[in-house]
Amino acid sequence: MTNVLITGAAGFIGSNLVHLLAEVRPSWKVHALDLLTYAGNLKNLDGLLKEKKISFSKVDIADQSAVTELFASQKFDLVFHLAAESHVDRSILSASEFVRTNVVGTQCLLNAALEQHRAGNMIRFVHISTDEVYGSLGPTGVFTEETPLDPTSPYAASKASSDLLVQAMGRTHKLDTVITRCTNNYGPYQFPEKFIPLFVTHCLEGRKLPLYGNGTNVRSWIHVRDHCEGLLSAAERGKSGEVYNLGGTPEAELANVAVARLIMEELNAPPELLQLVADRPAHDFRYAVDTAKARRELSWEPQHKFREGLRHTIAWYQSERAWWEEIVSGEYRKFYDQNYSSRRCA
Ligand code: NAD
Ligand code: TDX
Repeated sequence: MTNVLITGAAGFIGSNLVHLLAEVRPSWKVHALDLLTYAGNLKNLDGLLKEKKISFSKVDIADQSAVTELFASQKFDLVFHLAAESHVDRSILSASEFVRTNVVGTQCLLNAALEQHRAGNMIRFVHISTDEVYGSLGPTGVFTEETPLDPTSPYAASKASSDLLVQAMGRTHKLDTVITRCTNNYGPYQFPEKFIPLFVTHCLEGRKLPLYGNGTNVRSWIHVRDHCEGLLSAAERGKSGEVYNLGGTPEAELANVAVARLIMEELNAPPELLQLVADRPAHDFRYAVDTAKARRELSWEPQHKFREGLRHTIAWYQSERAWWEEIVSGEYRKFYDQNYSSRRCA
């Protein structure tokens, strides 16, 4: 049996990974860890917790003694590390929490894993990172795993820092580490502050759709299920010390305005809902990754075509209205007003 720790398990990608493992690796013992910040929601794990198919602990990854205690009591052989502050706009408003969780928190987990490794207990540490660590592309080209790190936002800088700490622990102490760097995810359980769920929920409420700048920035979209399958492949087939880029199907590379129009078309939203607003400072123009290494070494391929994946995602937000209505009525309003009021969008 594999004893697995998933950090950030109550967040968007973490909860999707927990559901995937319950389905395809039912013999694995899964422990979900999360601090349940504004982005963490135990409802994302509802059925699995009630049926006691997984265990859960509320732990701050930046609390070294709590993390060490957990590792001492459980002896994990595999860690998927997803816990993070994850929203670029929040990192622009205030960066400290990003350093605390993404940098210090990652080091605390690495320290605990190293203690176990030194005691002779095998442990693999899969660190979930992002293509944003590479910086921004122009209209052509792709990031490979050899592209130098050149982060723009405080979020991306904190992720790049954590990648380097993971790499250092592998090189210095022979800790078994794998790093994955993925493009923009979409799918069920994504917090409504992110672009696709924000635009979908605003369409459903008849609210304005705040498109940053002129809407020509380009993102490569991957369905969260494809990302999670890539993470499982990286854990099972990835080579120690390696980095793997993960990304979606080729037609899923789109300008933001094109994605906005697809969402509006699916939901019959009137064109006047779309509103150009002040740009994000230092807004990365384009992200795209070369996934040849992951395809070759992990035998992994993204399966979801964007249009169909988007349709399913929209249907999920339509049927799970109570899930997101509860979120957008709470603490989120404060962030929303802070981020959007000066951009002139109600
Ligand atoms: P998310 O914000 O939905 O979830 C993050 C989770 O981490 C939340 O449940 C939150 O409660 C938890 N958390 C935050 N601080 C914590 C702390 N100090 N201790 C313990 N738990 C804490 O984020 P997501 O979109 O699911 O992203 C997960 C990971 O994947 C992140 O590391 C992110 O950088 C990476 N990633 C995300 C994307 C994307 O498009 N969303 C793309 C590539 C990589
Ligand atoms: O209101 C908005 N209007 C808008 O035009 C928001 C929230 C976003 N955008 C634009 C900015 C980006 O070009 O849409 C694009 C996507 O924005 P986000 O959803 O904020 O994602 P991004 O900044 O690209 O980062 C995401 O992908 C990489 C995740 O949030 C990160 O966690 C991940 O690492």
